Amino acid sequence: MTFQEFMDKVAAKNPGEPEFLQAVKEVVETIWDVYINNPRFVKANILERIVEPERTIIFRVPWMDDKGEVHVNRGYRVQFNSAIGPYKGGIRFHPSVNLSILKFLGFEQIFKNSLTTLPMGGGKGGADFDARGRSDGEIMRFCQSYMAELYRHIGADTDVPAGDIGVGAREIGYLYGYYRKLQNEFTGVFTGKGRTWGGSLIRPEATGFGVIYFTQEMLKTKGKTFEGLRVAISGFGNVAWGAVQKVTELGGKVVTLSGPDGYIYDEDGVSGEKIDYMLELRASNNDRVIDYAEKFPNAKFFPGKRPWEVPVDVAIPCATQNELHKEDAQNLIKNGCFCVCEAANMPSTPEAMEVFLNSKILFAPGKAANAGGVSTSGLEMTQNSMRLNWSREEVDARLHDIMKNIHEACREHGIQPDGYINYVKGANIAGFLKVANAMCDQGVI
Ligand code: NDP
Ligand code: 2IT
Repeated sequence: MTFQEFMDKVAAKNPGEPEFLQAVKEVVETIWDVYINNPRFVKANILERIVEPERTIIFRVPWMDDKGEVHVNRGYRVQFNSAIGPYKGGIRFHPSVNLSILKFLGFEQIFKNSLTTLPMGGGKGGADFDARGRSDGEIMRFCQSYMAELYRHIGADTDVPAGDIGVGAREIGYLYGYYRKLQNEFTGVFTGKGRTWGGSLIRPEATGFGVIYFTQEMLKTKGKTFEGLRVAISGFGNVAWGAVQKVTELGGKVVTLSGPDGYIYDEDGVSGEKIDYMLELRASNNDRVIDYAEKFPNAKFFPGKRPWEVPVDVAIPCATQNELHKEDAQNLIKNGCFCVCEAANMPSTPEAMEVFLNSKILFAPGKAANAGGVSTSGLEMTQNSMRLNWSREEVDARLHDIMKNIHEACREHGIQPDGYINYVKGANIAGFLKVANAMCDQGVI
């Protein structure tokens, strides 16, 4: 079978799933040579098996709003691959959620989790719920209804969800609380839990910190550090918050944040009380990035635009998939950007990624660079199993180590004859090999 024949077959089997096909194409394209030259993988038909989720659960989520009106959302959990550990991955609540988006995220999670070196399989879940303008009571009732079905499919050794877009500390509290009531047990079935009920220190910051540790390693290959660099960040959620903190701590200056309605440019840099304000903004149920410019008048708001038109040294997309297009990539490079590190999952379109790789700037894919979040989730699971808590320093040191190891794995598998590190190829090959070998070892299941 050729690569094209394989992709045609996957496309025919998964109609109407553009994000999933985009993620599959990116992975399979880069591992194709490794795959076809390995008779063991080919004989076990690993590729066709790995693109098929082990199990997909889709369910009705009915709930009542504060006025007594009944609403219905669609809930999902895609249990993609458990060859190297229990399914592990976040839950996303956003009106755009559909099966294609959750399958792309679950598929990416297989390779990301494999790269962490921890024993975690891949999964993802969510619902097409829009929390905007909803009260805390409405959000709690929605979470409880979602968990009323999900609880029977998850477990500390089966499937361990966590947060993602629209699911933060508050939602995890409501979800975990209801799970505990229904199952009548207190286990580490969720990560990102509160500090007093099983959560790990550093987990809230971990994705953003990890991305910046990874970027530090990339910069090191060019003999550079963050000191004095200008950084563009998109989004203003959990991941952006962690990344802004670490960039600032390392002497860089973050000059943008963004939301779906535009971006803010802050020449003075997002630092100090402005970072705390990001949390405050996020905690309200009506957060808009324009509020930042109203609170800090030196910052300017650019409605309907993306931050990639601002001249910066480093760009870190932290919002959502396909938020950085070909023209954005060209703009960044034209303005002197030499490093793009993906914090969101699949934020660059394939065309943008091609621009970055062809111009040979430093470019790392989300599945490697943002793996610090799920890695620290893995560390939370370890602490829960041992029934003890590590200090902030201990968790941070382990996270830092993991990110260095992932960087090394990408370098080892992605280094080109001219010395350029193709992090996309490196991450995909390193992540794939471990899972494919585990699948071969365990027979046709
Ligand atoms: P949050 O919900 O905390 O934040 C998401 C942010 O992105 C919000 O500010 C949101 O604004 C904004 N946003 C949504 N759509 C767009 C858009 N089209 N353009 C610009 N901004 C937009 O989510 P997280 O920070 O947790 O997640 C961000 C990304 O990081 C996602 O891709 C997620 O999958 C990924 N990720 C998250 C991890 C985690 O541990 N949380 C781990 C690894 C990856 P608004 O609310 O107004 O829509
Ligand atoms: O995309 C991701 O890696 C996450 N949303 C975090 C998953 C996790 O289980 O911590």
